[in-house]
This record gives sequence, structure tokens and C-alpha cells, in this order.
Amino acid sequence: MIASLAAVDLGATSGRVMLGHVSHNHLSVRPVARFPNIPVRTIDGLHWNILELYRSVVAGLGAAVREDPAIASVAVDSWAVDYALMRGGRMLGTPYHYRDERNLPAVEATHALVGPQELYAANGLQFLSFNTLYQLAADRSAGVLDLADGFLLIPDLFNYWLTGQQFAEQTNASTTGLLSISTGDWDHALIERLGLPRGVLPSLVTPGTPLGGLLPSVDVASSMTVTTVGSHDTASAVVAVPATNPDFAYISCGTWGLVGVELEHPVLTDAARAANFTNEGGVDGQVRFLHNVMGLWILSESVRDWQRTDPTLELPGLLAAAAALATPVSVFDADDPTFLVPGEMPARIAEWCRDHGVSAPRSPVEFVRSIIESLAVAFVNAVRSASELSGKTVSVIHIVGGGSQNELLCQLIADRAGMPVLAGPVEATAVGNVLVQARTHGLVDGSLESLRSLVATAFSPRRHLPKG
Ligand code: ADP
Ligand code: LRH
Repeated sequence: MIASLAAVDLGATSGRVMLGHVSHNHLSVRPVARFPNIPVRTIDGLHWNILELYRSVVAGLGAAVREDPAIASVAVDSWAVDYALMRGGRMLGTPYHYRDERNLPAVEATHALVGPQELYAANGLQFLSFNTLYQLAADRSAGVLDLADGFLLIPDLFNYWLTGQQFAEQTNASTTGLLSISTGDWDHALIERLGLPRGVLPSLVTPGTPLGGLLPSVDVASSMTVTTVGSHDTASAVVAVPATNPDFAYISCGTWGLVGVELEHPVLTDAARAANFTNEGGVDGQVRFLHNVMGLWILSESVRDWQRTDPTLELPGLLAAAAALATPVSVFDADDPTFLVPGEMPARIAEWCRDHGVSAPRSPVEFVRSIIESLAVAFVNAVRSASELSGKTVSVIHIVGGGSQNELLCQLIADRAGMPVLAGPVEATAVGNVLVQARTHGLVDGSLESLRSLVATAFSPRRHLPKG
């Protein structure tokens, strides 16, 4: 029997409601609704357009049910770290987007309470200035945290609005910096030392838990169950890596490039901390040992900048011209935090090149080539570090997400790494989301290995072999 499941994936490039069809030997996923997920800058910073997104999600679910009234379950995922503060079940203010700069001063204040070394030993997370614990410290100094009696990460907020249930899904909670890497539970001692209130954090729930049906306020006529999955989009994407060989590294490549390996146990060495590798929680208790590379954000922000003066410039044309470019371009450090915030990306790349004594690209095509070359270098370095730091052998690299469509990028990674790169699926996050729901509802077999072999059959990856 083929069952129908819906996945809500709120990515930075777009939000989407996807319709999945699954049985023990069938898997397909297609978009039903796609809508913008554009943050809004107001006088007090960069925010999620959260109500508009919720409206789009509900409308998308309505459309999905009209296409397929038999949808049994739905699950929500999104990017990590961002949250809403709650009081009495109401959202307090509009959630901040992690690219807002309010958390930068909070980093120093937080490290004065608990130093980075101690933090790494406690939570196993790489340093990212926007990790939830720094954002919460910013809210505390703004006096807003005192008002809250609840805290919901964004997918948990959607689950609450859909079902009335308030929980913190484990994989996404692992990106807050407030979970103990040794117990997997909220680290109350750490939370206290950081001066954060422990009472606001909801109970944890693992991926694969049915939460309940849709509330009447959702206004979608369906008896579908809302289910938890790896609600951190990267956790769901890693589930959908179509690996048939255990010696794989992955690059979950979209707005960010999340590069690493899957492990049974965390790596908490000084070397892993110095290399800024994270130990995030994966589905089935796996560890996502990975490093955040800035990703295709650098490219999409550059295109956004050029389109302000030349609206005819489009990604496909730029990529084709960049692939054909014969002249060499400079490589810059795609890991540099200077590229984190929005706006004027080409100017920042040029400035980086000038500051480091290399020639800056001179045309959009040269910029695109330079961005892709730089990402390939950063990705391959991160794969090598992941392998060295963890001791895991890597003989193949899987690239999933929207960036897996970028053939130049895939080929450059294969060439630089000297190993095969297998590209796809493009919608890995939605596929992983759907598969964990399917398993929860008894439609497919248990292990991650068997879920992955289903993906490998349904979405046969494109192979890039190293040249030369
Ligand atoms: P996110 O989930 O972070 O929004 P996606 O996985 O949707 O990211 O990937 C978005 C990225 O995919 C874009 O920034 C773009 O660079 C890349 N992309 C999308 N379509 C194509 C395409 N046809 N060819 C090459 N790259 C593409
Ligand atoms: C990718 C992602 C990544 C996080 C970042 C905030 O979408 O979830 O794993 O580090 O966004």
C-alpha cells in the first residue's frame, strides 16, 4: 500500500509544502506549494515573517489535501537555532532571524560567564555567533527574556499552532547550545550558569513521535496526524543521503554547506574545537559531526545585489558562463564570518581579496566562478578535517540539496577531493522528513541504512568522477 504524507520545509530560499508517497518499495516527493521566506527588517532588526509563513503553510496544506485527501501525516522542519519566546501560550514579539546582528555583543557577555572551551565540553557545538544561547543572552539584556514563560524553536512553534502541543524536538534542540552532549537532555547546570531561566524550556521529544491531529483553528479538513521528524532541516537532509557505502561524507548544500560525517559518538577533542566542528543531534541518536561552510548564500546574495542594477542577470546563465570561463580566478576563504550578514556581497568579496593581496574578480561571471571555486576548496577541506578528526574513512562524498544541481561545483569538489561525488536528491530535507514520518507510521523498515537504500533507488544520484 502506498501512503500519502506531507512535509513542510521552511528553507531560506523558499518555504515549501511537499507531498510524499511512500511504501516499502516506493518513494516520491513533489512540491504542492512554494512560497517566499524573506526576512523583514524593522527598526529593531531582522525578523522572521512568521505569520505570513504560517498562512502559506496552512494554505499549502489545504492545497495538498485537495490533491490527495488521504494524507496520513505531516511534519515541519526548518533551519536551526531560531525561536519564539512565549507567554501564556502567546508568541511574545516577532522571532528574530539569526542573521540579525543583535547577538554579536552577547557572545562576549556569554563567554565571560562560561568560556568557549568549557562550552564545547558541555554542548559539543562549533562556535557560531548566532547559536541560540547567544541570541537568548541578547534577549536577556534587552529585558525581554524576563517576560517569557515559554520558548519554542520555529518548527516547534508551527507544531504548537497546528496541534496545541508544546515540545522541543531533539535534533533542533541540539543546536541551541543548551543540551548536554553527554546526556542529550537540557543541561540545567549550564543554563543556570548562563543566567537563563530553566522553566521556559519545553520537554524534549524525539523524531518520530505523533503529536496529534490538526486543531479546528487550522481550518484544513483532514484527519492527518502531526508527527515529529528531524525538525532541524540538516538532520532530515542527512537521513536522505542515498549512501550505499558506509564510508561516506555528506555535504548538505543549500544556503549553507553543512559538511561532515555521521558518527555513533561525539568528538570533543581540542583539535575538533579548534577546527570548529560541531556534534549536532541526528535522527536515531546519531551524531552529525560537521562544519558549517557559508554555502550558496554567498552566491544568492551576490545575484541579489547584481539584480538591483541588472534584473536580467539570472543564476542559470551566470553558472553556464562561469563553467565556460577559461581565465583563472582567485580563491577566497568561504568560511570568513564577514560573509554572514546580508547585503553588498560582491563588494565584501572584493574587499576580502584586496585585504589578502589577491586579485578581486572583475565581472559577475568571474565572481560566480570565484565563489564556486572557493566553496569547493572549503568543502573539500572540511571533508578532510571531518575524516581526520573523527578517524572515519571517507571514500565517497554525497552532495544533497539545491546545490547538488550545480554541476560545476560538484565536479570541482570531485577533482579537488580525488574521490567520487554523488549528487542528489535536490529535496533531501523533504525526503528525510517524509521517510521518518513513514517509518513512524509503520510504512517502511527501521534502520537508517534501509531508509537510505530506498532513497538511492528512488533518486539515483548523478556521479561526478575526479578528472585527471
Ligand atoms: P535552502 O533549503 O537553504 O533554502 P536549497 O536546498 O533549496 O536551500 O538550495 C538552494 C540553492 O540551490 C540556491 O542558493 C542555488 O544556488 C541552488 N540552486 C537552485 N536551483 C539550481 C539550479 N537549477 N542549478 C544550480 N543550482 C541551483
Ligand atoms: C541549514 C541550517 C544549518 C544551521 C543554519 C542556521 O539550513 O539549519 O544547519 O547551522 O541553517
